[in-house]
Amino acid sequence: MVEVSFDGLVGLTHFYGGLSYGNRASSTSKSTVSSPKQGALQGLKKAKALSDLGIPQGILPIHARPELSALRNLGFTGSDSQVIEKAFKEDPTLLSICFSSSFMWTANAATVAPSQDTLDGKVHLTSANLRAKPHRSIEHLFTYKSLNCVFPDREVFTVHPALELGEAFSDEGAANHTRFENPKTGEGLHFFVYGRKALDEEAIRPIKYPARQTLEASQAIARVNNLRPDLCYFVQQNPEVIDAGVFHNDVISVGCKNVFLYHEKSFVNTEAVIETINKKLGHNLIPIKVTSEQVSVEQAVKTYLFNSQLVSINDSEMALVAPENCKLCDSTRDFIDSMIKDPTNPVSKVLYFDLLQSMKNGGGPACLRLRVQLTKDQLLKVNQGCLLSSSKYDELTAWVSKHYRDELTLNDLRDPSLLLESRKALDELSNILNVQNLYSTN
Ligand code: SUG
Repeated sequence: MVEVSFDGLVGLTHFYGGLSYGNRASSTSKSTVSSPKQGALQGLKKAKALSDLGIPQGILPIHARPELSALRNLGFTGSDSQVIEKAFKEDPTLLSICFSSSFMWTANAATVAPSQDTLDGKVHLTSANLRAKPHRSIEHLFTYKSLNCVFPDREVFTVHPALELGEAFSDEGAANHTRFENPKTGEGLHFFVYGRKALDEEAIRPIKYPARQTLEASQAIARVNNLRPDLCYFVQQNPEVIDAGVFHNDVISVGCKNVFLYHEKSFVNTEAVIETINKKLGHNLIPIKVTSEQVSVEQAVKTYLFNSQLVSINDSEMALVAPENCKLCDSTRDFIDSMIKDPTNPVSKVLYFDLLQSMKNGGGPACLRLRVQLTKDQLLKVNQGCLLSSSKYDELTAWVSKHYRDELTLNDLRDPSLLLESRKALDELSNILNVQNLYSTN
């Protein structure tokens, strides 16, 4: 099996709306000026660098924005530009919800189950409902459509719609899911991390910030994805770290195969969790623990150390793909330097990336990608237009340079020409990615 990273493209309307309470970067950046063009180029540069390292790389199509149907659903009427103007006048937050480019964090798009771990031997992908935040809850219908276009072969891939039944089934996708692998048997271990038990009012949960993922949702995803029940393990995130700004598990831990980089405060009873993972992996886990003394939870949230990608670069070595902030902070830089020198783990290299545009909204390297484990044959069944090659990279960067704005503020969202620019750009993108039917409304 190979692991393909499907990155999200930063959208034409990327801006700082302060829409994600509990995600500190989002709140701090509210109303600052964004650069959609820089954001998209930064993301593509990372994807290209990983592809140059030999890691197969895909691109998931951007969503059409603004999501005018959502504004119409909220009672705004008239022509498209009238709807935009009326929403802006009545409540600019409603307008920013419908313009949000948060779909770019594809770790939240879906949860993936590779064929070797499923009961029917198919690859399953379930779109995440993202119902914890209004601006993200509008993503899943398009995500479902998009995943069907990117993974079109129904003999091989089954794409599921998002979970229904309300807030008890609030799901944030792969940001709270890790597939470990036993190196001896190749067997997977699906590690689901939830923030709260929705149907048990007595159970512990954070006090200050919302816990977005529920246990009930994680369990349902495992069932829908047809995962072998013996390969699943459900664990509660430490409510204290959610209250410190860790709104997804991928802000406090990252795993790859049998390696697990985690903060000692990540889970309720972290030590017991690590022991259980080790046991389930046939005692082959390579744990890399970060103590509070080495890096505090606050520094972890600020630098996004754990939102790095951990990737295999050959049979015996891994690389950490980290945000540049980690290089600028003494504690995280020292930690990384000592980790890559330590021969007891396979992480031998670090690559730093400037992803500031995305980071300012709480999205680091790992948020920007959805991991899909595929056999070589299954990879051939993916829509080849969505795979990144050197020439595709050139086409996409030229497309960004042509269509994206250098700067965007909340006030610019009311400009009717932004809508027209976005439509024109999507028309061209659908040819570049070979997803011609994706943006039609019928
Ligand atoms: O859902 N930020 C996203 C960041 C998602 C990060 N993803 C992972 N950790 N996998 C969120 O909070 C901010 C939008 C704004 O404020 O404009 C936002 O949606």
